[in-house]
Amino acid sequence: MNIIRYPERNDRERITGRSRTDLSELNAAVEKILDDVRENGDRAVIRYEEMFDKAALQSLVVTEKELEEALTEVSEELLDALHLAHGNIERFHRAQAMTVKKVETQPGVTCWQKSVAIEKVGLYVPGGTAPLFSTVLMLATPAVIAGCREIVLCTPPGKDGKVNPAILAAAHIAGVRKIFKIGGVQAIGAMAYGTESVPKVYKIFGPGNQYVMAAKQIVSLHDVAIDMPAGPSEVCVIADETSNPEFVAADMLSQAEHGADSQAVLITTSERMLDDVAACIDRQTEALERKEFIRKSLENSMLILVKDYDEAMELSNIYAPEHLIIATENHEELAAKVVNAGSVFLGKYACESAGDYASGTNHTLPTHGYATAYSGVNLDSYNRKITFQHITPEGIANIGRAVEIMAENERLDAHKNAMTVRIDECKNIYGEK
Ligand code: HSO
Ligand code: ZN
Repeated sequence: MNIIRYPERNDRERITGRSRTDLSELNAAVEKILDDVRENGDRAVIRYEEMFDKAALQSLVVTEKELEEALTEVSEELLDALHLAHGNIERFHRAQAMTVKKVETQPGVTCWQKSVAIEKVGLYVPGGTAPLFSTVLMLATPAVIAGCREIVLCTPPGKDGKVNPAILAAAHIAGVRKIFKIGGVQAIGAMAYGTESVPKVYKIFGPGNQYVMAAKQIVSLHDVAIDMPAGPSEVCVIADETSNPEFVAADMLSQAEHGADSQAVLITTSERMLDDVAACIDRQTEALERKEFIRKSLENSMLILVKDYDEAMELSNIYAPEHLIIATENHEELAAKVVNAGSVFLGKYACESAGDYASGTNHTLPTHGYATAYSGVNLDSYNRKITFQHITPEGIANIGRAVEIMAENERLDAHKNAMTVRIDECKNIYGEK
């Protein structure tokens, strides 16, 4: 792990910068698969399932029977945990609903916004080394609350052609009924273009490997919206001498186990904390199953010693982490200084795992510094804000002339005329203004 003591001011961007990889070759391979799916639909998807997931499928659809079977294969205790998590995610996301507020910007001119659900959304849930069924709850729960009419979920099958039962149980609890056994680039293509069995959607959500991410970027150029660009997962922990090094190390390792390219960063004002956390990380790693990933991701990770809290917050804001844990006693004060982060965890008990699974916040968050400009998935991710306006003759009297003058100055006389004909009619009602 890299240890950096008192970084220079002008070195901050370099330290916190993410690596860039040349994706041109990968993009070309991804585009080929996407083109094939667009042209050949289910036939191509089934072929790629055989090639990449080693699954020989007759049908891509998860049947009602398979769904019921899966529910019996999941332990009671996991079902209970899923229900608890779903309840909290539902409560938190339901509270994000906007109420319609009509604004009379001038007498007779009324404007308002209404949230209208995206009609068709596609959710992608990867399989891979550890199928993250919690992502099903995070993506599907707000989609259901928003009222999306069609919610499609794609997730890769195993070699036996079956989908992980916990993924199906989570989908069932969240209320998703259209589930397809499709993974990778072919899943993104199927949802972007539609096939004989998979409906075309308007927006695709969810994480994935580099290929899935590239596919999302490519289809978003012409065909469909996506939730956000994404890169490897990351956490930044801010700690001082009041923090618990065991907790801090555990949090960093929980991030590191996601994959070899994950990043965990500690920013601390305490030299002792730096040493203690390093020792705890070494010791705790030994007991963890995913040591191999962890060792690799710790190579990209950092322990940074800074002179004070202000510097800690400045550095964190430059880094713009996906997850930010402020594990200091004065966390409230520091929280007020956060301007760039995906999701913030305050105090020594708020671990990232709580938000990953069950506290209620969403775990689909902007990585790779995109927290400077993107929000994590939330209820609004599944809505459009459509604006409405209504104008009375009094409103025409109030804004009509301004519109005419602006149109005239933009040299758009058809625009001006659309107002002029109304002003002329309204003159009889309101006189000139
Ligand atoms: N930390 C991951 C989400 C996750 N963790 C799912 C465990 N399961 C990305 O925010
Ligand atoms: Zn996680």
